[in-house]
Amino acid sequence: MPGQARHKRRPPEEPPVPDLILHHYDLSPFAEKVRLAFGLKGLAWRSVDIPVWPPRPDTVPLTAGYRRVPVLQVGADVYCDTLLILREVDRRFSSPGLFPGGSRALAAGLSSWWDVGTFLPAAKLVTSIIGDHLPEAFLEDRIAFMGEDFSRSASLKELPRNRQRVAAQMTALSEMLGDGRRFLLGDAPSAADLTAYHTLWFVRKNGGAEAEALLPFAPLLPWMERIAALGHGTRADMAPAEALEVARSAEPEPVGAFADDASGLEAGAAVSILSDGGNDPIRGTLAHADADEIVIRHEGPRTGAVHVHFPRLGYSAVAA
Ligand SMILES: N[C@@H](CCC(=O)N[C@@H](CS)C(=O)NCC(=O)O)C(=O)O
Repeated sequence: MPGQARHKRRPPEEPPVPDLILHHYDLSPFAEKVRLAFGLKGLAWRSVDIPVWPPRPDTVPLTAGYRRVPVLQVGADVYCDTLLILREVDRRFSSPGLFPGGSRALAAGLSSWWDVGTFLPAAKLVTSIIGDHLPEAFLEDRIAFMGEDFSRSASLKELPRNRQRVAAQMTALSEMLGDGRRFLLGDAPSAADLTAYHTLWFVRKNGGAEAEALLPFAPLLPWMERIAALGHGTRADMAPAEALEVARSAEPEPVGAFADDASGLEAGAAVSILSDGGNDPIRGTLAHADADEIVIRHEGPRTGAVHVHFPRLGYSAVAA
């Protein structure tokens, strides 16, 4: 109509999809588990490279004291532990699924068995080969944090035992793949594969031919190659300061109400998170807890308020 302002009708705007930001270092086997999940799903993600040992001044503000690697950040939400990170990635990007045939709990069980059974023995098997080349600062840090001596001489003393431990796990894995299936749960790759693969990836990458000669790799190699072929999706670097700014300019996503939590605690309580796998001093305010996760609120000048999420399996909330 003449004289009347004409309004263009715009299509309703889609909210922008927030970046998946992985805080990690290339050498980390647990991070490899997550990078491969990005590959399996063909996702684009941002990579924040963190030092292999502290100080980590640009990561600490995000994690409320959790120190393990990797962590996943989405806006002002931070997800700790690969058990929860894989679930969260699958919740946000469901296809192709990481947990085919309702295998989420099965993958969690396999993860506990595999990670606990192989991570330390596999790491020490590798350091019995390359331990002389590790920086003194790294060795000191890991003794203080894990009570473990990764020097070559100390690792060599434990080699006979660690070789048996990793070999036993690998034999079990070969048996699971023994009927010629392509992946652990059938034709499609899943979280179960990624969790059983990452420590073996670490051993081959760092221990090379010497490590391969110590362990029954041969029957597993075709399966390992299929997993490596998933790739890492599309990775683009992000500066640590930019990731902190992303958190500062976002609000944590809403959480549901909760009641009758197994912890006996209420929302708003000051809590510590105890991890079955370490003694990090993790503190915050309880924001939410359900069957799958515990969420604490943490605030700091460089991030504003963030929600830090932990899986329920392996983590407990207690009054601080
Ligand atoms: N249960 C954790 C374990 C993660 C873990 O132990 N990561 C290693 C690196 S691969 C770590 O944090 N090492 C000590 C460090 O980097 O400070 C998970 O599944 O994410």
